[in-house]
Amino acid sequence: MGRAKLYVIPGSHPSWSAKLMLERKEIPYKRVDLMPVISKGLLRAMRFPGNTVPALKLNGDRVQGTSAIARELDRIQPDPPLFPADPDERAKVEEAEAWADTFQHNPRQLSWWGLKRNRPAMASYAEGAKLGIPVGLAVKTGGPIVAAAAKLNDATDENVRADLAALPGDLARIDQWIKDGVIGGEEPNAADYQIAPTIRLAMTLDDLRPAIESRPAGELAMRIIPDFPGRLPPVFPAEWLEPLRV
Ligand SMILES: N[C@@H](CCC(=O)N[C@@H](CS)C(=O)NCC(=O)O)C(=O)O
Repeated sequence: MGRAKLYVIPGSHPSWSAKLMLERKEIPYKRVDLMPVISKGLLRAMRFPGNTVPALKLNGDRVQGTSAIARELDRIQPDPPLFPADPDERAKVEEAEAWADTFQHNPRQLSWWGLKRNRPAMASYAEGAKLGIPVGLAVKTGGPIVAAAAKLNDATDENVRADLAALPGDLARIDQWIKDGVIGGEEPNAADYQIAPTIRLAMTLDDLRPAIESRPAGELAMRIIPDFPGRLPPVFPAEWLEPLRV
């Protein structure tokens, strides 16, 4: 069987989850960078069941989505495990992982909303990406892509305000899981790999970073992914950030 092929979008946090898990398993793979939005049609054309990244070709199979990828990697190569062997501990990790799979969407909406208003910042998220065209050109011509991505992801003012208002509670939940030892152990598990990239993406937003970096959630994310591409200068109205001020 050929080498594993992982389809990603530069700066996509779940794509990072898949990359980290493959690397943890020491499974060699080739990374293929796709442009957002255009990725959807390409993945369908490649006969993946859905239209999101991460999407993985592995031993002739197509595995899509972070949680399916985590389970498939554990199945084909049990060591090192991504889930605890103890059923009760596993259930807790799975609960955190499933919650984070949904929570993923909030920083996604926040970043598309912000990038729509600061398109040049996109280049920083595409650092090191091979998109088939120069990153500068992709950014210059990327207006319709950013607008479509913001729309597809429902990055409306209303949703973004709600995401920001919910963030302190979301971070408190993650901090609690770290305190309880569900995540943040010496050996990262599937929930660590699901949560850390999402927090890292949130930390690329200058508006959010101060509220995250000194918390256990921020420290964990930095430990798991010291270098995550991207930086979005302040973009949200001060009033929307009020819930983050403690
Ligand atoms: N919860 C899924 C969601 C994956 C997802 O929504 N990925 C986004 C990128 S972060 C995507 O492919 N969006 C399509 C696009 O931007 O065009 C997972 O963890 O795999």
